[in-house]
Formats: sequence, structure tokens, C-alpha cells
Amino acid sequence: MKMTFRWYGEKSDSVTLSQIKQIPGMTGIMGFLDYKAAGEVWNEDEIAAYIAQVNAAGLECEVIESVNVHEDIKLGLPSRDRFIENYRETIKNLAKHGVKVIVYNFMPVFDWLRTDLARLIPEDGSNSLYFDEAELGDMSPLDLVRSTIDGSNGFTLPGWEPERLAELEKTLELYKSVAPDDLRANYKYFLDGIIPVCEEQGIVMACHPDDPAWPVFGLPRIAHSQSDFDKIVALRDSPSNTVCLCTGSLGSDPNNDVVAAIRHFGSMGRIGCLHVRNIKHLGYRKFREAAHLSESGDLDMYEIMRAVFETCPDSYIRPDHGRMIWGETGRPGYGLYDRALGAAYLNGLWEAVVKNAK
Ligand SMILES: [Mn+2]
Repeated sequence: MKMTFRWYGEKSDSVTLSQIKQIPGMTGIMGFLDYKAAGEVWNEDEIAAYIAQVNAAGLECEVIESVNVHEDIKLGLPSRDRFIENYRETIKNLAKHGVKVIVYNFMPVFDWLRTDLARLIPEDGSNSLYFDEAELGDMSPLDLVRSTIDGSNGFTLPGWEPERLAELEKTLELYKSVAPDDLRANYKYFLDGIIPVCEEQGIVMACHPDDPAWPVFGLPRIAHSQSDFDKIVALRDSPSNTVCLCTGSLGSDPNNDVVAAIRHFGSMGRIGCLHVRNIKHLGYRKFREAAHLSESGDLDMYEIMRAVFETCPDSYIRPDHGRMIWGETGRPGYGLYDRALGAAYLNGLWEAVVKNAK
């Protein structure tokens, strides 16, 4: 297991590399060029500069999260071939600089969705990301996007870049004629275009689940259950076509057995990396993000780490979204303190799992 930490880059993250380096057991970051629009080529010189900066802090950068997929690819528009060619170029450039895993998602229009980015947790006075489908009921997609941007403390949220939002209404219209099977067909076309390059370059693609784990605003969503991911890994049968197993995203639906999903895809060799966090269910399609500790939420974190150890022990892992605690402000979900506590806790579970196995 390699413990890592998501980092958005010097200009876009309130957390510094030297702070990350001081978290016990931290080996590297999951890195991102925050200024790149979906569909653009990541050039070698900018990749080299970013990774050199990370390495200078004593950290590795073997996972990139995310290289976003252009909407035209998901929609299956004729212009997709140009964007797939750019994606291939980016894969080759990242591979040259030691990157092993690329996280991405295939969610139409929206990346993750929440109805409150700083919901007070009454028990301890901290706050965390929160979702309640009932609150979404009266909101249009544009309302939600506006309130998300308003609540993001001046940081651009991944998947919510203002440039993309101008075209939001047009894009929502185009998706009206895209059924889940159409989206899957477009997904296969994308994988057929990039996976041969990944195999040749030693890169693993890791698809992040839909978050929350159900359809929103009537858009097709095809990546929120074990059976969905069975279809995805079958779209292109390759060790380079894998899952980014996000316990909090899959776990937002209490019907998903997260531990079973790790064992299933882990033993198939189809987990490219994991995001490990806990979640607290509050009702039908209503949840908040919890501290990583098992007893703070509804997931059994010990069983999660044991499933990783027994089926995919060499995986890259990172603590996922944290609460905001101790008065910290920053990008919602991505402060330093609670994620550092999460990493320390997961490392402790890992040590117990490893020693118990001996
Ligand atoms: Mn995640």
C-alpha cells in the first residue's frame, strides 16, 4: 500500500507539499494540473516542472487525478476523435515522467454533487460536505452550480470550472437523447482509443464512481454499483482498464457493499487506486461525510483495509474528503487537518491488518 494525498498545485491548494510530507507514512501525492481544461494536451515541460516540485519536497507523483474527459467524448460527437488523440498524447507525456495511474470519470456534465459544502455536524461543531436529494428537488442544475461556486471559498471545484458552465444549458439539452447504453457505447469508443496506448506505456486508467451513487437531474449515469463496474471493466478487457475504488462515493448508496466490491475487483486485478473515507447515512438519498473513523460513520474501515490487504495490497490509497475542523478554511473537503487524521488512522489500521496476518 502506498499512502498518498491529493494536491491541487501551489496556486490552487491551501495545503503545502511540506505539510503533506510531515504526515506520517505519506509517500506521495495524487497530482493535478489545475489550469488544464478537459480535452487539452498536458505538455511534457509543464508535467516535468510539476513533478520536479513534488519530488523536491521528498514526495512521489505516480498518480494523476484527474485527466478530465471532454464532454464531446461522452456525448459521442464527431469532434471526439481530436480530443481522444489529445488524451493519448497526455498519457504518453505522463508516462515519460513516471506516472503509473490516471484517475478520471465518465460522469455527464457534473462531477460530484452536494447540496451543502459546509454542513454543521452538531455533535462536535465541525462541518462537512452534505447531500439531500429532497433539497435538490426544487433546484435547477444552474441553481445548484451557482450555490456550489458561492460555497467554494474562492477555489475552483473540480468539474465545476466556470468556463464549462457557460455551455451548461446547451450540454444538458444534448444529453436528453443519450440513454445509458449510448453513454456506455461512447465510453467503449473512448477506451478502445486510449487503452492500447496505456498498455504500451505502462499506464493504468482508474475510473472514479458517480458521486452520489445514483442518477441526478435525469442525466445518464453508468458507474455507481458493482454491476455497473463489471460492465465497465468488460468494455475493454485489459489490466489497464480499472476502477478507482472510492469508498465514500460507492458507499453513499447503502445498497452498495463496499467491502465486497473491493474484494471482487481487487482479486480481478482491476483496482487502480483507492479513495478511502467514511460516510454517514441520514435517510433516503441523504448523507454527510464523516470522519474516517469507523464509528463516526456507516462503513467498516477495518474491513475495508483488510479487503485491500488481502486482494490488492500494492494499491495507491489516499484519505478522501475531510471535515473542516479546528477552524481551518480552504477548499471544501480538502483541508489539511482532518485528512491528515484520516491518513494516520488508515495507516494504523493497515499496520494492524498486516500484523494480524502474520
Ligand atoms: Mn473519491
